[in-house]
Amino acid sequence: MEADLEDKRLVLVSNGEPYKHVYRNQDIEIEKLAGGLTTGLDPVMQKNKGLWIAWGRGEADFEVVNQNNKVMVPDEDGYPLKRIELTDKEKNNFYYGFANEVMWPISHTFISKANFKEEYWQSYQKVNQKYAKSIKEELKEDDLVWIHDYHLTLVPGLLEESNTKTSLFWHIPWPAWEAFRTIPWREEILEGMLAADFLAFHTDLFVYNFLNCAKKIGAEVDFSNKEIFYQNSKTKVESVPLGIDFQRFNNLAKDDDYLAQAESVKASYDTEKLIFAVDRLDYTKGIEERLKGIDRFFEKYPEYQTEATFVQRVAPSRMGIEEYQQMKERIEKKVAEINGKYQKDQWVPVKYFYGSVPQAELLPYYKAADLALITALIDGMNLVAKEYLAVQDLGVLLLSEFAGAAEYLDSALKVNPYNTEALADSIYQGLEMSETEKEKRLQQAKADLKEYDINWWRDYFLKKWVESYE
Ligand code: GDG
Repeated sequence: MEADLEDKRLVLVSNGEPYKHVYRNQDIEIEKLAGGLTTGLDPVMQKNKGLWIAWGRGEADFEVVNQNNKVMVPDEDGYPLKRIELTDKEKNNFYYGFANEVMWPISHTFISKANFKEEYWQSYQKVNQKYAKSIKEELKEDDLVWIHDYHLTLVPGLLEESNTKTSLFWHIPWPAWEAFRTIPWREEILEGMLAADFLAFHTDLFVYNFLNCAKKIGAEVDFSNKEIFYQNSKTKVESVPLGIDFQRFNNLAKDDDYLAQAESVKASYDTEKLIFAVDRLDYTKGIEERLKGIDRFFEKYPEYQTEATFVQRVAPSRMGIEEYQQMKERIEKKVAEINGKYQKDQWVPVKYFYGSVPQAELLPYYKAADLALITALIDGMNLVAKEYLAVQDLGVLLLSEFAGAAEYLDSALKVNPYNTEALADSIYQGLEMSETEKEKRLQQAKADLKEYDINWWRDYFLKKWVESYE
């Protein structure tokens, strides 16, 4: 199902950029940023020769742009990337402030972590206007403007007068009204989004929550057709779950070098079973709850002491926010506590790594792990779950019921991450699972991941968007 854009140009707008420029030994080099969004959308942009507009965060980003802040990526034959420059104040108030201390906690229903500061909101409006102005400078007739995520909710509204076709994909959960209504600027945010023709979320629950929020601010909502009528405009809403680049992961799993790297990872731990987790440092990922489960697991199933090792990798994130720094300290304290409690001879129960590594260094762990532990307290989708399954042929995924991915991965073992006892028991169950059972579960998961991959997601999104205004 190739999306038919009828030669229309795609203008993609996101907070994060697909490529950054960095200084390397007196030179400036381009680096592709890892992550589902880039993997999925970079090929379509290269083909469509559209325009990508995003915040330029690379240290040498503005050394290479022209007077319109544009640079061709990944090279002259690629497509233009237009960089938005943010001041330090905007970084603090728009990005760390409103996006990460208001939109993020509220969307994940962590109301008590929200910080509703008026200056954050002022900055959020200003930066959204900055984006809208930058988009308008570029707009041509028939352009399709595809906006991403919670940083840019006001942009569709700010583009309304230009009569452009706009859509927005929301990568994180959309909360119930009980959480969303706490935002002092809830109407403005919804009004901004409802100016788009098409909005999509990962799951039906998020779609339902969104429709309901729209109803609460007085929009007319058709729940069965998932359509919202507000201030003379219609918005179609759909769930379009993000997939991974299955082909890439599946090929990787057959690559000799990769398999050798995975084996050497496994060998370096000198343990029968390897349990693995990787997350951005974030309270939504349930890292502390997971460590409680691991603690209880080694206590309740002492036969696994010296036989299983838990490797936890944490990628730094949002260290400008104190909440995140405090969480990091608590995590490290808990790791030390578990290790102090169970360590025997050469065996260390928890190996903890903090720091960002290139994806190539991370991926061998996916293959080496007998069990992947994903305990998000709430998550839009969770791509790590899908990536793990795609390279495995004998591993078990223990997945939080509260990750969007749980809606689509029937064959994973599911757990409530707040239930420490269940977490310990499920780890045990996963490690004890028969080979036949593991293979059966993996086969089913892989068939789904292959069918609903990143290309399916992109094409289905574009198809539904085009249908929404035709
Ligand atoms: C948001 C939503 C939704 C992880 N550590 C490193 C690294 N990774 C890669 C993983 C994976 C990606 O980052 C993480 O994706 P997730 O989906 O797990 O999580 P978020 O970053 O929170 O993403 C989430 C997603 O948007 C997409 O819509 O699924 O729910 O929260 O691809 O492999 N990559 C590198 N180094 C690391 O240390 N290079």
